[in-house]
Amino acid sequence: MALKSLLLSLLTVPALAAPQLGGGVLPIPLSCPTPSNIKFNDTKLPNPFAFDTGAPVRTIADWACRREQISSLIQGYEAGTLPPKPAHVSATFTKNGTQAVLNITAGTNTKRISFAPTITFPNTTAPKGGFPLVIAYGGPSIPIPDGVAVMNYDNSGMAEQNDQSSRGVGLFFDLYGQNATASSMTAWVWGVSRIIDALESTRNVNINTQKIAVTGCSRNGKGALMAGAFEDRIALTIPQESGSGGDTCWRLSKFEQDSGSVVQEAVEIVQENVWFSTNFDNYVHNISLLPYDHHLLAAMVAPRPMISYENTDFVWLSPLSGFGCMTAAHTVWEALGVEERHGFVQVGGHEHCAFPSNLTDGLFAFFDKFLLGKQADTNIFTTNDVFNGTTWVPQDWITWKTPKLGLL
Ligand code: MCU
Repeated sequence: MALKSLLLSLLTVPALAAPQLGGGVLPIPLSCPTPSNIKFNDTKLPNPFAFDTGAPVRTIADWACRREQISSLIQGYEAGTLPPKPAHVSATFTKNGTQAVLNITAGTNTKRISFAPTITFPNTTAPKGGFPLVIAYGGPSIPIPDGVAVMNYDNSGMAEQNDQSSRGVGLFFDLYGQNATASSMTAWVWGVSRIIDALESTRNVNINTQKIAVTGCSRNGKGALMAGAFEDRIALTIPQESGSGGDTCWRLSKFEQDSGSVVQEAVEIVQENVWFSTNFDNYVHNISLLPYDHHLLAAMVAPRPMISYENTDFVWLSPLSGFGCMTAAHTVWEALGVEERHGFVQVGGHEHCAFPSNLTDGLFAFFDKFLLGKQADTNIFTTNDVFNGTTWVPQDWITWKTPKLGLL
């Protein structure tokens, strides 16, 4: 590279880029150490606004670095390593009426895998820039407004999730090897990233890659949250009834369990499936050693928009933990001056993964504002407080004061 272009590329490192909403990244400071393991021990929720060293997070640039630290810690303790974009990603796109297939091939020069998510397009003329898209893990179980394309992502084909025997099974592991540390959920994130690579680089697809949402329910809701957290080209994250390992916190679920509710705890979930790396087994009996909890996984989505849904009819989903954990995460959107971009809704009275019709207006407000370019009120943060005899006492868990990091 010529010296001049080298200097120019150094001058345009992300540190100088303006933060954007969707399709953009926060400016990461040049010096930002990101160990994947640190000395830590706290029964309360870890402070989003303290670096690994304990130093305070004061600015938006500080948050960008803190987010990188959280990403590294979550990969180190529970998610395994998320590989970067491989050398080869290509796709072909075929469309018949409203139905299309994006056939993606990804890998190295010697080893490649292929997968083919389907897209259902609206039967209308595309807006300038293409249609917004929802990537639905295993197909959608929320209503989708008119004008939004829907992709059916077979995440279980990318990485199986039947039981313990699914460890290392699926397309991702065909490429990276059975001993890759990535959990199934991490493998799914990798797949989402390759889908977006393919959408960005394939002609005539007519999807607006600045307007991509991700959703999934239950185990796939845990996965949808992971995708929103780790892939910052996702513009809107909608986990539905993700429960333990999703929008709940390990520490709060333990508290619920210790208080007499039968919820899914870390110790149980690692026995059930391969949603976490094998390294997480070493911490499930000592979760106070985790220098993060899932409020920080959710906070990785900030400042991008997210709304999560929970169902109090199923104690297993850890209702207090969901509300408490998202209340703690919310402080990060507040600190960034964009609290209306983070919603939470927790009700009962419906089957698992059935979406109550009286919640559609609120969900569509998020679609309208963040995918369809319309005005809408997205200040939605509610619970029915059905916590089975346990009580959410914020000051028992949230020890930090929420700073003002500056307005985005
Ligand atoms: C809420 O997600 C999971 C839960 O973690 C599991 O314990 C249970 O077996 O399955 C739920 C699910 O994915 O239901 C479809």
